[in-house]
Amino acid sequence: MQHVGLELIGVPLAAGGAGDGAALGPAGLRLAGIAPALSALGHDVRDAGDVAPRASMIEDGAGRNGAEVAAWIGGVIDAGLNATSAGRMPVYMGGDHSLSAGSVNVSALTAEAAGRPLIVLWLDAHTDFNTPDTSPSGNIHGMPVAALTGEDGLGFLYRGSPRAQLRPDQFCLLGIRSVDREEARRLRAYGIEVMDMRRVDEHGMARLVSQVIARAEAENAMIHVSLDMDFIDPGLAPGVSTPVPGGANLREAHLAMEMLCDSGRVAALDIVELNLFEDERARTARLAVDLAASLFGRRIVAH
Ligand code: B3U
Ligand code: MN
Ligand code: MN
Repeated sequence: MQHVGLELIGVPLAAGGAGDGAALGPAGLRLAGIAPALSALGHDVRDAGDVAPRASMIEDGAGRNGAEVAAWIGGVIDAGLNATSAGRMPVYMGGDHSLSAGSVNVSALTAEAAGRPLIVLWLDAHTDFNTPDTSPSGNIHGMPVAALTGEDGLGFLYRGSPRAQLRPDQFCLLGIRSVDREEARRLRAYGIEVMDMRRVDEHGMARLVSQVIARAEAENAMIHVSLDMDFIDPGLAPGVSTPVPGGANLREAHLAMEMLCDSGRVAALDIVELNLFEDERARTARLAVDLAASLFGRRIVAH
């Protein structure tokens, strides 16, 4: 792949999820060697350190810890725009998945400024399309897709920030195997594309990822890759807060990354929901680094 300037952005945010373990995600990725792994592929890697939450003036947030999550998302947007305006590609190291309400917004703003459409490939066990009204848990990490597609009840997350318009048809949710009842109804109503694990079983990962890339090619779109580590089967990636059996296996996950790399269309990467409290001998942290390496050009053999 072409060598690019990569900017590592740590987001030690756990307020959007259930426990505290996701706050250690950036430290885990750094200790597992994400910077040297990506530098070894020839990229110019800069670690921007950890995001600081913006001093928040929001008092009327919704969901659990709404005001705190909004302050973090403000910080994510500032750090992301800082990277992309300098021509660098952000790699967001979470933290829980609520951070993607900010990171994907940055990619959409950046694509918009370049006159390019954006496609968001959401690799996850969950669809993250709850709202404060439908959520069974109140956790905002189950709501970022709703926030990004303009759900009214989540607009407070963007107060004080520029905001891009994202349509539901710009999203593709892949690896899905846990959807709440109200979420399923809303997904159908909005026409969001859900490639669930049954479709992976029936058609294979290669065909599904090819479809996403073919669409990006037809539209000359960039692709934001949002990798929730619970996309992968918990037998391989136990270090997550909300494991769901029946996820992507090792080769499926790497193949998706390798194909996306070859497309030359990746705009940014989120690595989220790594929870070191739940991990076993750093397996999940190391796997996350290996998947990032596949996305940025590592190959089994050079060809
Ligand atoms: N759908 C549930 C569970 C969940 C969503 N995302 C994660 N868990 N990580 C919820 O709380 O919205
Ligand atoms: Mn998620
Ligand atoms: Mn998930």
